[in-house]
Amino acid sequence: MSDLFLTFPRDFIWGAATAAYQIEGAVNEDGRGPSIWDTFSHTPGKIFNDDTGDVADDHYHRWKDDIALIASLGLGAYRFSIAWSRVLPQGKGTVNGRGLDFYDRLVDGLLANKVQPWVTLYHWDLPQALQDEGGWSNRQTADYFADYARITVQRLGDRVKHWITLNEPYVSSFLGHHTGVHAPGIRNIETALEVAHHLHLAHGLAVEAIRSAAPKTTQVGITLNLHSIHPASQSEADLQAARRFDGIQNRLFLDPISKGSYPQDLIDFFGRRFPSIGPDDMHIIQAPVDFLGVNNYFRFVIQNDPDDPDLRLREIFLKEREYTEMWEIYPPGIYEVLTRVWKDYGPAKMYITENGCAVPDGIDADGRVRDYRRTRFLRDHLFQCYRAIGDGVPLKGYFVWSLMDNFEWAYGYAKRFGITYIDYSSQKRTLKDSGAWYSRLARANGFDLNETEPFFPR
Ligand code: IFM
Repeated sequence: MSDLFLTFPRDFIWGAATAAYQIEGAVNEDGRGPSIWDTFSHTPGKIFNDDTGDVADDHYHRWKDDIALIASLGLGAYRFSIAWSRVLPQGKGTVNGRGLDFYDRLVDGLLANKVQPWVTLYHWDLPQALQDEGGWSNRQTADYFADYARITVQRLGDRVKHWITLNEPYVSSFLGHHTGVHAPGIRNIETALEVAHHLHLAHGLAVEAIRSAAPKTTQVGITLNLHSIHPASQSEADLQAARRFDGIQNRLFLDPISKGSYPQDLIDFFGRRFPSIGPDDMHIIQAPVDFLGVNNYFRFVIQNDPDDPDLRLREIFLKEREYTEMWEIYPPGIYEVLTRVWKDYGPAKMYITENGCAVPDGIDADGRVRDYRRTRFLRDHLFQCYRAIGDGVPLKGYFVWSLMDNFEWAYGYAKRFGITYIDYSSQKRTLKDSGAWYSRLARANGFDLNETEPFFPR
């Protein structure tokens, strides 16, 4: 073994992540109700190529193969999400037993293969019936979410030891209700802020619901997408713009759950546009969690922009940098996020619940997918995670996004994040070179910095 072999702490968890609407398909089966993503993806012009999640990776039918794939990689954990509208087709009221049965089988199958299920309760697919009552702008949706959490945990909580309430509430609130590029496609910053508050309430209520329904040792957390944010220049205006954006992207979500308050600079900036907060709200929202999940992909470079009506800023793209199909590659960003969150908020445990990239790839004539850039991306980000652990950050695990190519929301199937290639016409799964590398890393609990490109011929 080379002296540059980086070994991660004993018990470090290596996993892969997915989400229901992105992989399951089978949208009309076994009593599932429609979600806002069915409505949105079926609205012409909303998704690249008008793709939908109707079939996706057909995981609903191929789950046994997918579990076998995860087990074959030597991963200790699999993070997936539950479709609320499979459990409660109307979002509330009558429980659909067949929906829960599916996840029951999945959980048992994972455990039989020594893979720990990590369950996200909400990965953006609100039941359409609740959207029809106002969706997340309706405060009652938070109560319905807690009911759904309780019902689901009552069924699976004897076996699932890790629950994540929400995935990336920033995205649900701002991409869904400010920029409108995600379901339900609303464009109003005040609505987005109100939705963020209701999502926080939903989280807090669900934490209590999960704890009341689950064994004492159950671990409950939330996953936030957090970013390193850099000013475009050292001008006062850019520095302030970057601080504002850090408020919206990071602190608007970290502060309430960890400190029980909203950032004062944002309250001041938005004035009357900031939502009204009920007397007990912050207490509910601050329900103690066992861990913080961090999704991290890229950094933002932010410039002041007086012409932006809502936030007075814009993102800029530095020419000299390397980009994936979607974002800049900036590995130190994950280190900056981990160390900053630890310093400012002191979570007991952190997990990278998503990290990965979309780069063009495809199957070569010999059947291999030589996605070297993805392997390099993962290696460089894991090196930064290793550095953070060395500094004392309580990082306990890492989940690659994603186990397999899937429906990438507004981009449809055009972007591939998987360590497994999906041929959407045959649904054949092919492990990419990055997947083989990740599997070796998981089994060895570390990797060799001496390994050079092109990565590791099989
Ligand atoms: O595919 C998404 C996932 O659903 C949430 N986090 C970011 C990923 C890549 O965009």
